[in-house]
Amino acid sequence: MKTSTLSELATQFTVDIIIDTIKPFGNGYINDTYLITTMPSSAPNYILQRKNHKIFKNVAGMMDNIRITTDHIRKQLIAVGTTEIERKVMTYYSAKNGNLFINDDEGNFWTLFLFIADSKSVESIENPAQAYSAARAFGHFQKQLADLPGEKLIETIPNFHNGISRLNDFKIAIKEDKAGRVKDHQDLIEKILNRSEQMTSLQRGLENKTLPLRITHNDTKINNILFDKNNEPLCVIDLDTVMPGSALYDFGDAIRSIGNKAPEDEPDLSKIIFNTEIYTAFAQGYLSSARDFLTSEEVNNLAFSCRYMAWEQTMRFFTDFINGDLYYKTAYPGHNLVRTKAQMRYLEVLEENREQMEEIVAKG
Ligand code: ADP
Ligand code: GN1
Ligand code: MG
Repeated sequence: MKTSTLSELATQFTVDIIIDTIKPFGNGYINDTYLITTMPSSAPNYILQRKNHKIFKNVAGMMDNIRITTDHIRKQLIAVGTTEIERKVMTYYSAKNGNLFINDDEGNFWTLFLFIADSKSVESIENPAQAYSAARAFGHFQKQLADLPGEKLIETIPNFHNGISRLNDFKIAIKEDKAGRVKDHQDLIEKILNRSEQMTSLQRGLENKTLPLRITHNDTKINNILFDKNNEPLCVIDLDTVMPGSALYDFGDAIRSIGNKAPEDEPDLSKIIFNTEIYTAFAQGYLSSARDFLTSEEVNNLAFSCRYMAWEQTMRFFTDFINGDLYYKTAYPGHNLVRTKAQMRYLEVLEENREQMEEIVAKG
């Protein structure tokens, strides 16, 4: 995208900036993110982001969610006298019409928010202390939103972590076989289907209310948290999927992202190894901030939630591969299949470590 077009978009928000550079930024799979540096060099920097409106079909509703949640957190931070609030909660800017987004001529949706200064995000966890801090931050984030009534928020992606609905989408994709990719993968299909009864228990638990519905982040990949230079967590970011959900989604998805010693798209399956130290630190950090609000049913299912999220993600990558790579950004042909196989292997590794994972949570 041309820099002049991007600059023109940035000027439509109610913040005065003198743009120096605009460059693609970050490694997200969904949105298009650009870092805007400004002049003078002491002025704040910004992020201009094109929201993926094919995935988020109600961007206006999503931005209302973001406004409600960030306002709520900001008020709490002010109430307890927090310093440097703008580094601890996301600051989005309004467009001149008051919305937190603008549309370009092609109907794309753009947002502008503050780049959090002196922060870093990591693509893979660096050490157990960082896992402990990240877990505390994700637990704290859930706690900050605990007194926000769930009915104020829409589901930005309906049934996002609903295993029954994801399974249904997967079966439809196999049946339709739109891209002619189903053949040769029967083994993988069976591995997913064989686990469906056990894995859909999380959704049944939410439906019969043995598990509570809360407001959760729903995308707790490690690169969705910013740290300061001392590895202290600053701010939870990527709020597009903040909506009603289960606390188990956030715990399970974080371990999906950091409990694996290999990257999410590791082609060599022998490198997919469970990182016990990181899991232990994350579980301890999470329980230290969430134990006082989690129910015993939730605590008893924390280890299971890691297997659930790996199963769901295997199915999501595989569904996208079968559908012809329509959802996730891919870097090469077959990327989603590589991700699927790696995620399936990770699920098996988690199953091999089941007892140990349960004991670690029980010890707290
Ligand atoms: P996606 O939904 O595509 O994952 P994100 O909102 O997570 O997009 O942004 C992509 C990356 O940009 C993040 O992983 C992080 O590295 C960086 N980033 C996002 N928001 C900020 C922010 N407010 N300050 C600094 N860096 C940010
Ligand atoms: C996407 O947006 P990003 O890259 O943080 C996806 C997550 C997946 C993840 C897999 C809105 O996260 O649900 O778990 O990729 N986000 C959405 O890496 O689908
Ligand atoms: Mg992200």
